[in-house]
Amino acid sequence: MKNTVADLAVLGGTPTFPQVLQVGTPSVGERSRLFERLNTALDNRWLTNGALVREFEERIAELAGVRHCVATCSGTMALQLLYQATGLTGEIIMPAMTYVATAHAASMLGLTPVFADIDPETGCLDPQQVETVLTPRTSGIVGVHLWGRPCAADELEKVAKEHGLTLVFDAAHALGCSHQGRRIGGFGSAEMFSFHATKVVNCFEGGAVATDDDALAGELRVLRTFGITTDGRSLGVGTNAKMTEASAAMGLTSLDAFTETMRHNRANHARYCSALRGCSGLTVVDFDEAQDPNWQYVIVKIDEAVTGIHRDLVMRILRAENTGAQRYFSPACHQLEPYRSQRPVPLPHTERLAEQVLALPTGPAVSAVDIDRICSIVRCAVSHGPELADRLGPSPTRPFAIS
Ligand code: T4K
Repeated sequence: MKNTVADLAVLGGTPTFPQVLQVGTPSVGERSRLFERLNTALDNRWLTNGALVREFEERIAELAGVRHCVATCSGTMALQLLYQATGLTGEIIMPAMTYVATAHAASMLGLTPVFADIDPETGCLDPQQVETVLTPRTSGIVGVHLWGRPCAADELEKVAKEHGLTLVFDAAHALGCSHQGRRIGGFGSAEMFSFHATKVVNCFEGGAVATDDDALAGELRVLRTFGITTDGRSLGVGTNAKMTEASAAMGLTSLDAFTETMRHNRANHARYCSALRGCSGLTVVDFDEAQDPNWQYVIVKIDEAVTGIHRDLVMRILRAENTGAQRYFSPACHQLEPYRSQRPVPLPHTERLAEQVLALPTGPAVSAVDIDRICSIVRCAVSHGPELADRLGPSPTRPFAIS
């Protein structure tokens, strides 16, 4: 445990963890079950887009409460197919407080992402701000359920309806969550999930679109397979965005463990909240139980004006202790190329939040003891903020090598 600044590894102390404790440690589930499923795929001599993918799609559709799930090789490809299949053109409005994939998937199709500011309370797209950036070229809105916290989906539905716009959602973080009693997956025309290794359910890499729209689901399936239908007709330009059977095997196994993963993450979240309670200038982002949070992220906000220490310096201190804190999401999308040069736009609420957020390790591999250790580092850093800022000064964050 870190009690004084002299204990900190950044000042010569022994690192808390011998190996890096990551934010996104994957939820693998029961390994023997994974290998059984992989063996089934090998025995069947069917390696991609087969029975395991169909089973995975059925289980995700059931979880999301929708008729269709179309699985893809990544969340980014799911977004790209979704933007294409819904016929978006010109400008689409989205928050900048998201992973850059939300915007890049649009840019890859020649669409223009237009960033609108967030509600500072939730971190999600503010429907009133959407109204301020509408133009005759606007064709759609993308809501993002940031960190698994549902955005104002029903209000966005009203704005979209009033202006005749397509509404879709980036639900990369929100598998299993709900909003006002409705499952995430069923809002707008469709919603996209990510099953990247770091997500609460993972397929190694993978994604999906959930929808109740039969025609849209059909279109997505064709686009996913080169634009060619199952009976061999070519309907236009498509791509290869299919999910492999190995990915589906991982997804199903990780899905088997989903309830237990959430239970563990919920306990982790509660432990962080209690261990960091009363830490002046630091807030642990909380979730509304009524919205069925999946607890996959532990996010703290560090207010430098109160603590005297910037979030980046806290991250540097944590990383010196082999604690893999991540800035989800900083810089915000509008602060990244090419967007900052192409369409500079001030988004004060987004910029303030992006300056403060830090994701801390959670997941099945992170124990209560780990959390107590991490919190002792954070407490030590924050309570000696001005002294540490003075001694260490601003310096670039050390990136981890991928091991
Ligand atoms: N929309 C939103 C809102 C998203 O957050 C994302 C993805 C997308 C769309 C696009 O979905 P995908 O196309 O990715 O399915 C990560 C992920 O790569 C990315 O999937 C994720 N969001 C984003 C929030 O985070 P990075 O740059 O943080 O680094 P990465 O993936 O190397 O790893 C993050 C941490 O997890 C590291 O500290 C190491 C650890 N890790 C990573 C891997 C891959 C592990 O412990 N094991 C692993 O296998 O992007």
